[in-house]
Amino acid sequence: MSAIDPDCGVNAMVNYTLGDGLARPQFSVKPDSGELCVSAPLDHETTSDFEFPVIATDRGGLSTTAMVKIQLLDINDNVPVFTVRDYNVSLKEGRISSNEPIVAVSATDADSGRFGTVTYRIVNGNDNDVFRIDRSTGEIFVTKPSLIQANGRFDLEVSATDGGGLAAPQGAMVHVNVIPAGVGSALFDKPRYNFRVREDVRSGTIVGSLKATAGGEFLFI
Ligand SMILES: [Ca+2]
Ligand SMILES: [Ca+2]
Ligand SMILES: [Ca+2]
Repeated sequence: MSAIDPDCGVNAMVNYTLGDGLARPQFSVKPDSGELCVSAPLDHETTSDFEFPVIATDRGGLSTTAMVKIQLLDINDNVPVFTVRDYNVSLKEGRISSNEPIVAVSATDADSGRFGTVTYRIVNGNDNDVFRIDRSTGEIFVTKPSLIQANGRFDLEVSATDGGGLAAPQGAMVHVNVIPAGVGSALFDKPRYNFRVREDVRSGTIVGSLKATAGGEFLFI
């Protein structure tokens, strides 16, 4: 940055200072050259844009102000992390659909764009391809209901990888138990419920209801 002073001699010496507007001192300006420098660690995930004035003052006390805007470019410095690492699923023999997901795993990644986009894979425990996972939603489906036996148990390990190739250091485990038909055990009618609620509702407002069945009876929770 350079403020051109048409005067010659001592009055032409210019001094640069930062104006107000920078909440934290991540940047500094060299008083004599006007070079802007990084003076503290930057983090796109905390603040991605900075805007602040720089003031150039000459020896005669005259000053001008320029606004500086700095945009931080995102790099892939966060790995995906599973919000829950262990999932327990009960399947009832004879009531397994291949269209409805039995569970949805979820990992988050603080980066933006493809660096924060998570892809899921079953990396262990899926012998005979009994299950499949939706790579982008994390929903797990039974592809071969006929291969699910009563009293069976499956332990699936799921990995999460972002669009830059960074993997979650620890995968998620999905424990699937198969219950014989006729044995009572509470089963939710959906693996995931999505509700929307206005931020200004009063406490006590019903957001939605969940439903689980046990031995043919309906339980409302
Ligand atoms: Ca960061
Ligand atoms: Ca980042
Ligand atoms: Ca990432």
